[in-house]
Amino acid sequence: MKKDKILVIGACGQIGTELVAALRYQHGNDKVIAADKATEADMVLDVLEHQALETAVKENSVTQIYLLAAMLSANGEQNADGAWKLNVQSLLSVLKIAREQKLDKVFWPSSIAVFGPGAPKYHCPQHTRIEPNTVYGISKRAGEYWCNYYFEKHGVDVRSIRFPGLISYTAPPGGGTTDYAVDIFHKALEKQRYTCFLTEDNCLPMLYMPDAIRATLQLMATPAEQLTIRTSYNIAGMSFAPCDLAAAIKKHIPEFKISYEPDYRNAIANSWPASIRDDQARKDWGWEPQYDMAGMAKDMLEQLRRIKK
Ligand code: AKB
Repeated sequence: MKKDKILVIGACGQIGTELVAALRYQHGNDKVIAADKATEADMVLDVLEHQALETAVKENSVTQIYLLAAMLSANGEQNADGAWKLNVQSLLSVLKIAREQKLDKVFWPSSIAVFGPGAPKYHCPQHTRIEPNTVYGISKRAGEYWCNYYFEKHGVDVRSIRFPGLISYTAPPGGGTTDYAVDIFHKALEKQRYTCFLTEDNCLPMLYMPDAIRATLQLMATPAEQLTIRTSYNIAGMSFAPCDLAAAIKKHIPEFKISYEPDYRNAIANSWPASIRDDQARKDWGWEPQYDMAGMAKDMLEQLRRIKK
């Protein structure tokens, strides 16, 4: 039987840091290559260099790629060309290699940013008006169609999840609109104060990283014939506004105070749904989140206190 050899691209980022550890636990250390532009990665690789990527896949007999390199929503608005290039060109490159080298599977994360102001604000379903109005959202929506195209036309087994805002204690996020929900924990522990760049009532869908990693592994382990979505699956974890999260943190740090100075990121957040429906993911591959906001906040503070000791 052919053994899996997994290449994780963007391995030093927010998802990559934890996914590499989980994949190594599942498959063994020598079966997972952590690639990133960052020099601390096992393999230093610029995903935009197609030739280098192609050679790396061939020389290491890679059978699966997890492509996590991306420019997130807030940074994407400041650098439209760069975001489009990184988010779409990297995916096209990976899909082409997957087709030519007959890889077993590819994973690529999409985002709730594919939904624009025309989509339902609450309980946004899998299939609805999808008209993104951010550079990041447009690139993710285009990527979803490319995944579907390569699956239908070339039989590439590419799988995807539309991640909500991800919250984790291991690696800091970079350049996202939902990043406040990570930063707030660090500031709460360091200074007992946080100034939020969203308004107090700007509610967004979020997911705790252990759930995000579990979802990814679960989707990738599902037999192909059970999957009915080849663009990207909606998944939901929790939904909250900054004032809700502040109240949850205050239960553990009573002196914690929050103030609000909304900036351009508030408009990005306003264009996204406040909550998501994920019936199809539940039906096709048994998705179920384990963390709600209270459980996530408690665990985040415990873990960060342990790390910062
Ligand atoms: C962002 O805020 O840009 C990301 C996302 C919702 O995909 N976290």
